[in-house]
Formats: sequence, structure tokens, C-alpha cells
Amino acid sequence: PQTIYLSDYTPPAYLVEDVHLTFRLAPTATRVIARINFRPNPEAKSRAFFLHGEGLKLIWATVDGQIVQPGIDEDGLTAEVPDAPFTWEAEVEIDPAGNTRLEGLYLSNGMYCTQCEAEGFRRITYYPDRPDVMAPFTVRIEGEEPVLLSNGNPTDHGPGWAEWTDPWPKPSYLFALVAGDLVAREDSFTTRNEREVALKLWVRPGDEHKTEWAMESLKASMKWDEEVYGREYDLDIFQIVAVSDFNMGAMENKGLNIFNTSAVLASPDTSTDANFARIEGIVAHEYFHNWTGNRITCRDWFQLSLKEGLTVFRDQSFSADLRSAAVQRIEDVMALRGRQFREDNGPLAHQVQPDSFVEINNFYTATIYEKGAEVIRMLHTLVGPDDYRKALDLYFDRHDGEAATIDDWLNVFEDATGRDLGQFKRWYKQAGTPRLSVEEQWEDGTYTLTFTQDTPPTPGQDEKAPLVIPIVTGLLGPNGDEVVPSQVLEMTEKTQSFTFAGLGAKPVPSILRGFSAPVILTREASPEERAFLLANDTDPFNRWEAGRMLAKEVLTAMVTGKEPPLDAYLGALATMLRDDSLEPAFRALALHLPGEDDMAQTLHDAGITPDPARIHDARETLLQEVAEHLQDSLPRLSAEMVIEAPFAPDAEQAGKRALALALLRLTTRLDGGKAAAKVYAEADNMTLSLGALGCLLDAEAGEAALADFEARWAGDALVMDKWFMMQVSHAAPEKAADVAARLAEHPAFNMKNPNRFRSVFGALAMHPAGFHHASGAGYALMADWIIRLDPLNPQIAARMSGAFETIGRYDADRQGMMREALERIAASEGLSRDTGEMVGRILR
Ligand code: BAL
Ligand code: ZN
Repeated sequence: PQTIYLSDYTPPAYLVEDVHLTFRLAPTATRVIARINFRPNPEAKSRAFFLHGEGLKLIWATVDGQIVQPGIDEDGLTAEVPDAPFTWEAEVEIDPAGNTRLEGLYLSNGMYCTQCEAEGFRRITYYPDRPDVMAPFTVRIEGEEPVLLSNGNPTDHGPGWAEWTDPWPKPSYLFALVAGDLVAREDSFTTRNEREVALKLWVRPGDEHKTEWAMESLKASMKWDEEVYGREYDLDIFQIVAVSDFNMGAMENKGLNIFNTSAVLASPDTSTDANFARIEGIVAHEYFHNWTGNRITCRDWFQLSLKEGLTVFRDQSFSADLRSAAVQRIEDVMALRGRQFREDNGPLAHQVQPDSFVEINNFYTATIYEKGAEVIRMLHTLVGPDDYRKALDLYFDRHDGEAATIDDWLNVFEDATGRDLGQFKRWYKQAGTPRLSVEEQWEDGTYTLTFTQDTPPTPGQDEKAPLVIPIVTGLLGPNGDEVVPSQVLEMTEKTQSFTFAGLGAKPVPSILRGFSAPVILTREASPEERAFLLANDTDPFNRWEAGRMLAKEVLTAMVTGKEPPLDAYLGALATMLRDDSLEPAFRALALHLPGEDDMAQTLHDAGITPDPARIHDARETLLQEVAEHLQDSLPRLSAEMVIEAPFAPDAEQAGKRALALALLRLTTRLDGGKAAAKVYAEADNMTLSLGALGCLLDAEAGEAALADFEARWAGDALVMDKWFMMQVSHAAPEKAADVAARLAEHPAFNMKNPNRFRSVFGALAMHPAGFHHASGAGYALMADWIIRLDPLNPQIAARMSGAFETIGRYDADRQGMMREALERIAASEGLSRDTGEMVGRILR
């Protein structure tokens, strides 16, 4: 397979004036007739005419009405064309029913739908399938299906056909088509300029009752984008369609977003609070793409973070505004550390702007998305909210209708603020998570913090230059008062000191408030000082962080056979838990022990080879200690978290349920599951049902509840995904692989459905003590199923192979078994470019 390099970018030879597509739908033989007006690109370096195309059967093609015989290979076609504007027409045949890759046009349970990002459009028709070719599309769909949809506004229809016109020039990756037996929840939104926009959320008949939340989230997003970014919607209609077989969470096709059912359908009975929050965030994310991604798109796929990092930052800000900003930030950082730090510290580490790729689908990563968002958050911190808004206004003014680059983005900030961002740009070009260490000095009322930054080598990048790191810092006095409020310390050197003069007593520093940069901060501190910060810090993120650091020190000591600072931790936890001024969601997060994978990385960073079994045991022991220490408070606190009001998926109720369940998990350690059984039996919402089920499984008392759950929810695919997932994630480590293997034989297991596949094998990958069990059964099973899935759905198979990305952390035996599993995948016949690239990078 060919490697694509950023440095090889050349402008397209021909640009597209407009596109007219006709679809004659048929399950195994859909015909697509394209009429495309091309014109030479004055900026092009060559006149070679090439159209991408994969898996297409060409029926005929013409140039200006004359039949041509193009040269065709597996990537596309070439033809002789004029050095002047011309019309290309072609008819191709494709097989949506046989399309299990879920890229291009495919059938999902009798419904036609598309996924074109990144390079799926070339599986629909021959086209310059690259994001810097933008054009308006008109689409005519002919089919028996009652609902026929495409991008833009509806312009005409008749029996068995419909026509849609999208006036906004777009790249082909934003094309969408849906046809099926669907029903809509309808609503409308009036923009700030009094334009009426029809809103339609299309689902299968029977799912109508699960549409209210997404519709409310959509309207809130439209309003927020007007208020916060000054961005108004630009078509007469905005539509969302829910699809059950979908590789991603959702897709921002212009005016016609397509969503994985799991990212849009919600009801209190079937969805947890976490599902509701995720749906709200994804609906917002896809809607926000209308400006950051669609109106301004990416010149090429090396610029992916231009739209994804920015849009994640926007959806995180939206959720922070709608919910609790503190809780949102903690959750976002937990996700960043869990996925991006893990990626950045292993063989798959790559830059926010990569230099090369083999398969772009492998770069829809936490680095492009979440680290990309952190980079924008740092810009926001450095320039401040007013200049940030000025820069964004300039970005939209300057680049609307264009396919832009990350350099364009940074230039806008330089022009709007007068800042030189040359050094800042390194955040896009250097992979790896910087380590930030700090030393303090106290002398005659002057306090000095000296920071040192160091980014470890990553594949292909041995040397790293210093980054610009905004370190938001405040100082607390010995009585807990804030003596120096938060300020941004702007670090640009490898080692740099910051002094604070005129202090009456040696302060306690609160460093990297709000997690102001995506770095690993190491700072020696006594358990007492961490407990002090957990009790007194005015920055909620750092308050939570102090508790987490303390918990990590306890777990590290337990794993390495040292004396853990248990009293300091348990005392601080108890005080925090009783503090009614803290919102329940925060207290629930503070009760949450660092995860097993997080501990494995922490130990590895400290030069200790992690033993997943010992980490698991230490965590279990600590949870037992916490439960016993808090046992007197548990009944009262649990009673306080009971909600009398009718169910609402808002942040306040969700926070109370989160704390109630955190307490229930502790109670289960003391009563063997008695309280959990009662909660399960009485629950009137999925959050409590599922939480109680998890407790029962942990107590090995979940058989009856599991059977009940299956009987009740057998007809609901999204709930059954939870049933599969819970059994794997709550399995004892030595049983996890067996449980996954058994579930894969269940009649309701369907490997072609990405949600179901992930519910079993994604859950196994995220069960460190199970996946990394010393028997090697987890590795072998994962390899077996990646090999089976790869020919059907390479994208999901490749993604799943990321389970092995932590190979470098473990002992020689585990590394040997992981390598064997990876080599087995690499050697399987006909392995896809997607999985081949991933496995190759991990083995490198
Ligand atoms: N563009 C792919 C899906 C998303 O990031 O919204
Ligand atoms: Zn996105």
C-alpha cells in the first residue's frame, strides 16, 4: 500500500462547477448516473485528469457527449479531456446490499444510507474525491422507498422519485443519501434573522418515542452557535437520520446528518444519563460542523484536526455551558487521558497534523480530535476570550466557502491578535505528551516555581523542541485562602522560573488549573498537601486532581509493596464526601478511583512494569477499604440522593444518580448486593437499572438480573448492546475472555453490526486485567475476531487492533503473546490496508 505525504500536496487539475446525480436504487444493482461540469484549475501544476473510483462497475462514460473509454485501475480512472470547461457523464453500477464495509452506499436493515467521509464517495461514482474540490450538488433519487433524502433543500418530487438541491459548494465527503421506510419527528427553529428552518429527525417506525431529547439538543445547539459564535444555519431544512449499522458515532453531511442510533435515540427507560449527555454532545458536534467543517472545510486530510479539534472544542464548550463546567472539564480530561495519552505514549503516537498516512480512516483518533481540541483550548487561554472571538470572526470572514489549512487557522490568530504563533505551531507538529516537572523555592516572602518540560521521543520523532505551555496557576495560603488568584504562566523555554513576591507565608501552589495544557505534570507533594488541596482548592478541577493523585499514590504503594498513605486519602475522601457545598456529580467523580489502564501507564512512566492482575487486586482492596471507612455515612448520603421528582435527564438529576450509584457500589462491597438487588427491582430508569446490574455482577450475584434484563430488552438492540457489554466489563479477569467468546456465540451477536461487535470486543479491550490476563486468552481471542472481521469491515477491525497499542508497557511474556497475536493478524490473507497499517505501526 502507498503512503501519502503532506509534502506531496498538489492542487486539483480540474475544479467542479456543479454536480448532478441520479440514483436508481436497487439492493444489489443500484445505478448512479453522474453529470459533472469540470473546468481547468488555474492553480494546477498539471492537466492530468484522474477520477477516484473503487468497487464500481462502469457502464458508460462521455466527455461533452462523446463516448470515451477511460483507463481504469483499482484506484480510479484516467481519460483524455479538453484543456477547457467540459461535461463528464458516466453511469456506474454498485451493490449496496453486499457492502459490509459501511463506506459509500449501503443497505442497513432494508434502508439505504451513505457514509462518505473520508473516502467513501469514490465507492458511489467516479469523482475527484478530495476535500479541496467543492461544488453544489443536485440529486435525483428514484426508488420504491417511501422516504428519499439527500443534502440541501427539497426541490421537486413525484411518485417514486425526489430531487434535492444543495446550493452550498461542498466536498464529496459531505454527500449523503438515505432511502427507507422512516418516520420523522418534526419541529422548527427560527434563526436570529427570523428565518424558519424545518427540523426533521428520521427514525424507524417504533422509535419515535426516542427522539425528543436529540431534537431538544439540536435546537439548543442552533441557539448556542448563534449566541456564542455568531453562526446562523443556512438552509431551509436540517435533517438527522438514525441508522443502526454505522461505523462512527455520527456524520455531519450538509443538511442531512446521519447518526448511529446509539448517538441519537434516547428514552429514560432505555438510556443512561451518560447516554443522554453523549447524545447532547454529539448532536451539537455534528450541527457545529455546519460552519467548522462544512462552510469551511479542510484542504486535505492532513488538516483533519482543523475541523475536528475545533468542533470538539466547540461541543465541549457547549456542554460546559449547558451543564456543570467543572464536571464537564473533569470528564473531558478523563477521556483525554484514557484515550489520547494512551495513544500518545505508544507506537500509534502521531502529530495533531500528521505528515503521512496509508489509510486516512486510521487517523480519526483521539489525537486529531481530543488533543486537537486541547490545542485550541490553549489558544483560547493564551489570547483570552475576546481575542479568540475576534480571531474566529476573521476565520469565518476570510475562509467561508474554502478548503483551508491549519496554517490558515494560525495565520488568522496571528492577524487578529498580533501574536507570533511560530512556536505554538509545534503543538500540531510534535507528537507525544509533554512531561512538566516543577520545583519550588521559598525565600524572604518570595516564592519561585521552576518548571522543566520534556517531550519523550515518539515514532519517527526523536528530538522535541520546547512548546508554549499555558500553565494556569494560583497560590493558596496556609489557611486555605487564595493569596494569588489564577494567572496564566506562559512557558516557552525548556526550563523557566516564575516568581511571586510579597507573600506572608509559604503558599501551597495549585498548578495547571482547569488542566490548562495537555501535559503530564509531576510534582512531589506530601499526602497532607494533596489532602489540603482536595479540601481547599478554589479550582474544582485541581481539587479533583488532588484526590486522584493521592489515590494513585495509594495504589502505587499497594502494587509495589510499600506503605500506602491510606489515612490521608480516606480522611480527605470522607471530608469531601460530606461537603454538601460540592455538587453530587463532582463528589461522584472524586469517589471514582483511577482506572486500571491509567494505573498501568502511571507505573510504566515511573519505570515499573505494570502487572494488570496486581493493579486489579490493589484497586479491589482499596475499594473495600473505602467502603469500610465510609460505611457509617453511606446510608444517610444514599438517602439524600433519592430523587422524588419525575425523571429528567438534566445535569442535576444525573449528578445525584451518579453519586447514588457510586455509593451503591461501595455498599455492595459490604452487603453482597442486597441493596443493589432492591435498586434493580425498583428502578424506573436505565441509569439505575444498569448501575445496579453492574453492582450485582461485581458481587457475583447478577444471574437473575441478567436473565430478567435480557427477557425484558431482547427487542431493543441498543439496550442489548449494554447487556453484552456489562457481562464482559464486569467479568472476573480470568473469565473475561471466556465470557466474550461465549457471548460471540449468542444468537443476538452479529459481527456485521459495529455497535454489537464493540459491545463485546471493545469491552474486552477496555478490561485491562481481562484482556491482559497472563493466560494470553484475551490476546488470542481478540486476534481471532479481528481476522474474522477484517474482510467484512476493515475500518472497525483496524480500530479494534488499537487494543494492542500498549504492548510496550508490559513484561516479556505478555509482549511475546501480544506480538504473536499481531503477527498472526498481519499474516492473514488479504488483510485490509486499514488493519495492515495499524498492525504494522504497532509491531514496528
Ligand atoms: N467527521 C466524522 C464524524 C465527526 O467527527 O463528526
Ligand atoms: Zn467531527
